[in-house]
Amino acid sequence: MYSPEITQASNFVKGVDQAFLVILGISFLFLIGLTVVMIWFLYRYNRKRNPVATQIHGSTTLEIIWTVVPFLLTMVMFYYGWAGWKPMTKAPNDAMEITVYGRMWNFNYEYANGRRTDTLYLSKDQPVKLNLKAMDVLHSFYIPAFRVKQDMVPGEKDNFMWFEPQREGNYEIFCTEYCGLSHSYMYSTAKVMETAEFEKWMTDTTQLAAEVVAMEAPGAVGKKIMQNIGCFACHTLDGTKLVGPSFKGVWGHEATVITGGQKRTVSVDEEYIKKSIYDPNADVVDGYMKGLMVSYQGQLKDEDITEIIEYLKTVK
Ligand code: HEC
Ligand SMILES: [Cu+2]
Repeated sequence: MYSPEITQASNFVKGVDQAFLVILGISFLFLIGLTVVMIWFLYRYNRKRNPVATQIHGSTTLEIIWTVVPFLLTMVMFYYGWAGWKPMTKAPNDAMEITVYGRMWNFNYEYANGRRTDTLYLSKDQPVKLNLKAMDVLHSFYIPAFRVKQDMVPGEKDNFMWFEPQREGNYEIFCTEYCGLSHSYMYSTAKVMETAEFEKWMTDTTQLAAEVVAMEAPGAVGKKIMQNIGCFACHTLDGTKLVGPSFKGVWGHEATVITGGQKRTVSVDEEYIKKSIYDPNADVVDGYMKGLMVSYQGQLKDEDITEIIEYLKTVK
């Protein structure tokens, strides 16, 4: 059952739900109205009761009624749709900005202080503006509980959405634009926290340091980076081919690649891996498709690549 008090997770819930309910209500009126008229006609004008068909030629009154009434109804629907949508088009100036990267097949988030996550952490009652960046193909960013959804278009400037989360909790985020093989795995979570808790999370570097200490195993940092940014959507560790080659035993092995149409063999070293990440289509591994892996230039720094390489060395 519809209960606004438990679903009021953002400032847009009311407007969107209102438009939805108005349109649903009008649809139900028509469903019931048409069904009643149909049944009445079956009864009133069946062959026994009305053996000779009645012909009607023109009725100005009827014409006016069925022009004016639907016009008014569509204007009512338009009004509620417009009223619910208009406030979404302009973010308040004090909104916190977060960049959302969408690529095949995950979302990750970058905060103003450079912090990167695979969960969208938000502060309750703090308006937030999400700058949407599609790195490869069309995706669509959808948070049902907040009633917001926006296509992510590669290359589009000023591709954004905003909202104000109003309830603590964890909410699902989906990609709602079919974007290839693992589209159905392209989901994430929005975690809304009390302001104080969020501030603590945002500024807490000790937590990060603790994570790093916990990750003393060689390559653990690199693995974490790769999980956050979503390399494992396409690459496995156990030898299984996914969209891209498995990382199992990748370090030091001889890879057959196509470079500018020429087949050649290269050995997988630091330079090759770095190039694979920054310029994936320069050397395309034989048997795989060009253009699926998109450059991480600008998203991963040289230090990140070093950590990734440290990790890949350990994947035997
Ligand atoms: C959308 C799928 C996809 C994602 C995500 C992806 N890759 Fe790839 N990757 C591929 C494909 C396909 C190839 C093979 C074709 C090529 O070389 O471009 C490849 C090749 C590679 C190679 C060369 C492997 C070899 O055996 O020679 C490396 C190294 C690599 N990727 C690293 C990464 C890293 C690190 C990430 C995350 C930062 C990543 N990839 C994310 C699809 C992906
Ligand atoms: Cu997608």
